[in-house]
Amino acid sequence: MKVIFATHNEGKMKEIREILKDLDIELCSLKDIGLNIDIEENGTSFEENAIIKARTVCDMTGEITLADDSGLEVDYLDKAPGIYSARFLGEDTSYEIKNQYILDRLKNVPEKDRSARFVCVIACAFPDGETVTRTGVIEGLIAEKISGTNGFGYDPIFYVPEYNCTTADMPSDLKNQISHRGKALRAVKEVLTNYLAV
Ligand code: ITT
Repeated sequence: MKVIFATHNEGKMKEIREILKDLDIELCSLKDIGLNIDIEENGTSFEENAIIKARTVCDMTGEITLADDSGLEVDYLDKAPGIYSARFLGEDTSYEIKNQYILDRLKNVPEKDRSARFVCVIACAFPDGETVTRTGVIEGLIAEKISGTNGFGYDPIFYVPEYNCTTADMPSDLKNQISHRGKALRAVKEVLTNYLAV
């Protein structure tokens, strides 16, 4: 069974392939199917945006389509950048600059006020019009300084106290085991497994 993952983000796609590797499906990215569309994410929540992306591509291709909408919520910044994580400070701004900006905004802020989380909603759109979503969250803190070179995006500033490191310091299998994306995708795996069984 062919399943499309509607993302242009290579960092996400790498994690998604690893997490879904034991599922008996042919997983294709938008690049794999040669579909270079820019979908307007005009929803007001992670869930709405994930549904918009999955539904648009499913309706265009007639194939089961998954999409991931995710982001970083920093409590001290009133949950910014949140659903605007990719567009934060402008679409073309590098993550060196975005991450340094957040560190600067939280300079001298005590640990108790540095709480943050990554949120991921995966939408699964079926050709019959049904769409289901699953959510995953990982809680952490905004680090004092940039650390680590694995992962992507905000990983170098997302510190996980239980492991005493950022998600960019972790090997990918550990990040996938505990991450927002790992949790949401494992729940979607169950949905797809049940679908394949009938
Ligand atoms: P697609 O819409 O094509 O999937 P995107 O990057 O635009 O790609 P989002 O709108 O969902 O996707 O934005 C998510 C952003 O949140 C992403 O670009 C990162 O900056 C950040 N993010 C999400 N998950 C992350 C993770 O595991 N590690 C670091 N940053 C993450």
